[in-house]
Amino acid sequence: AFNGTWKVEHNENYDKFMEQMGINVMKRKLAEHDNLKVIIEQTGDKFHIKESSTFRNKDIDFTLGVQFDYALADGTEVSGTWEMDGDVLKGKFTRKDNSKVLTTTRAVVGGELVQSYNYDGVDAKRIFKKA
Ligand code: MYR
Repeated sequence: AFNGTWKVEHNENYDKFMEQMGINVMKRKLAEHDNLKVIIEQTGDKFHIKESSTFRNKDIDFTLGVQFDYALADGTEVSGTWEMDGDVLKGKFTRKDNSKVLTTTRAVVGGELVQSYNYDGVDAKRIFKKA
């Protein structure tokens, strides 16, 4: 269900979320329009993700339930896991700099990929359309 090329179409409360993450207003303005594209290839428990945006191109490999490291576009380092809960991917990542937890989910809803984020009491969503 997740396989395919997904392009961000709109954001909900993403600026507030990034602000809570400690990202300055200049970077937030750029990140709001980062043209994020994710290509997801799932094979069983293994995922290969190609992320591309105005900030960077990045390849990510992970296995469900296995901890891995990831750096956000602003350099913030996190470590955590993705797990599958029914049809929903649930991620739990801990920031290396302050030990606070960022949770995120991915679900395909009505043909769109909905990614939710929570950090320190603030929720946001990014909604992607299949390319
Ligand atoms: C992936 O599955 O795409 C790689 C792992 C993602 C880890 C956590 C994602 C959190 C991204 C938050 C970005 C918001 C920046 C303030």
